[in-house]
Amino acid sequence: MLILNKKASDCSESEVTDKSIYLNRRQFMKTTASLALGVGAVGQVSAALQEGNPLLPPPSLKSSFDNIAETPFGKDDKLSPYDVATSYNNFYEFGYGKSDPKDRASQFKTTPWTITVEGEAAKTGVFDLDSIIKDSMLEERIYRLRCVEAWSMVIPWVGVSLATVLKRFEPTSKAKYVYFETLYDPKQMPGQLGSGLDWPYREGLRIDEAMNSLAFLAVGMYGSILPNQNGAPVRLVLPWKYGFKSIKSIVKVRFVETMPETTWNMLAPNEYGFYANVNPSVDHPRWSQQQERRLPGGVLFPNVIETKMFNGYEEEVASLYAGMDLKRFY
Ligand SMILES: Nc1nc2c(c(=O)[nH]1)N[C@H]1C(S)=C(S)[C@@H](COP(=O)(O)O)O[C@H]1N2
Ligand SMILES: [Mo]
Repeated sequence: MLILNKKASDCSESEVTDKSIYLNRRQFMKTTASLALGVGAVGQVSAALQEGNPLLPPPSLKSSFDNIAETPFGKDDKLSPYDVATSYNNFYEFGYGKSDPKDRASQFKTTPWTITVEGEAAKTGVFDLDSIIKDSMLEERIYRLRCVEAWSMVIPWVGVSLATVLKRFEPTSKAKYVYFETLYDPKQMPGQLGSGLDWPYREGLRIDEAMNSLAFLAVGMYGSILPNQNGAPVRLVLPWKYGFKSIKSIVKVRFVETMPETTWNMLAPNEYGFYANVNPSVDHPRWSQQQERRLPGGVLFPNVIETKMFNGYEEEVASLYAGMDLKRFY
């Protein structure tokens, strides 16, 4: 995404076609085939896991993760294998290569973790992530993730609706937008020593987008906590928007009156809009957005599918943008 002269067709598929992942894919298909039709999400998750999610929640959060509520989302989509979802990542704080986050984030310290809430809200201050989790019923949401680079995955996230959490801070009527920030800690995040992006990574939403029922605050995936490379310990998941809006490792939430600056929009405003809604009829200036490669895929299985408006979540979110020219507000 950063390399401004790269075409989508140049996107390297080598990370997902290496032999081990290809073999895992076959294993995944075998496991899936051996399951009876109509298995619920739990069966799907264990199939995608192959050998089990190696991560365990800390004892203090065990009961939260033992009682994850199922939801109807994504029951028709085939999950991306855990191996793929945790080894093909964008997390520039740990490097620009797809395998850098997995290779370099293993020592990243995610406990204790606090979130600072500021701005236009009655309740501001520093909040402990564990208590935010313990105050909520965790849910599983199987969502499609569509990266602006034209690949996609299907991931079973664990977390809480963003609206539920934001409402607890009692935003005021002046809170028209909400701004999020990733941790800035170059000692732990070597990518931040480079000047590619203006750190810390920043994102934002209009308040009504943030309150939409699809907007999700994830603290886990595949039934357990988030791997560091996927944005541990807490990240956004906004399935109708390009992946870069789903900011990882959040330490700050600020309710604001005007549209906040966001990382990719600041870097290349003609390529990355504030809204960044998935839209097959608005091409990126350097590549088409009409199709996507659903991972895993490679030379033998390119697995190219049509991209859907709002990534297929039109019913839930189209009303947020009624009357807006989405070619102008991309
Ligand atoms: N802080 C931060 N958040 C980030 C990114 C990043 O580089 N830094 N990359 C984004 C992009 S481009 C995508 S596609 C998704 C990828 O999420 P995943 O690695 O869990 O699939 O994270 C998003 N969140
Ligand atoms: Mo992305």
